Amino acid sequence: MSEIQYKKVMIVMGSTSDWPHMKPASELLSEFNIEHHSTVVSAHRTPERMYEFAREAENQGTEIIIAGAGGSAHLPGMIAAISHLPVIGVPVQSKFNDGLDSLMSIVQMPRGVAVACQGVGSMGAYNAAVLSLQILSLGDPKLREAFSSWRKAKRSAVQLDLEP
Ligand code: RP5
Repeated sequence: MSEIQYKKVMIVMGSTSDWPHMKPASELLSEFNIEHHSTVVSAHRTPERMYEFAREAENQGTEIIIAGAGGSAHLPGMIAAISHLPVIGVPVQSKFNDGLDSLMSIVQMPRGVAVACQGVGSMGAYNAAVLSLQILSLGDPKLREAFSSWRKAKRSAVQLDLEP
């Protein structure tokens, strides 16, 4: 089993085929210089790796887990069942139903085991990073300031007036 490089934010996904959908999360975290690492951890194909990851992440200094999966999409929920860290789930587009199946799977967690489920695909992955920044900002005033300026810039960039 290859060693897992634990970072403050971990972006895990069920397959390399999920990476194009998950990459926007990594890009936004890089913009804010947040230590993070992306890796494949499959609930079905590498269950021991998933178990080890979920059990060890908190001990190794990870604070937030972003987990993307498609289809039956068990990964975020299984990690949340094992770890006490906040898990942000990203439903990845599947061939079968455009990701609606992934969304329904991730969002329907049983009472007492929570996953912060985002929208389907790259938009959801991007927002998973936004939520991570907000969570990390709670204990980091400098990051809070940077996040607040970023939001202000986004707000100013909204085009309000359209062609007549
Ligand atoms: C899930 O199955 C993965 O998260 C991926 O979205 C989906 C398909 O995986 P591949 O067959 O492309 O490896 O476990």
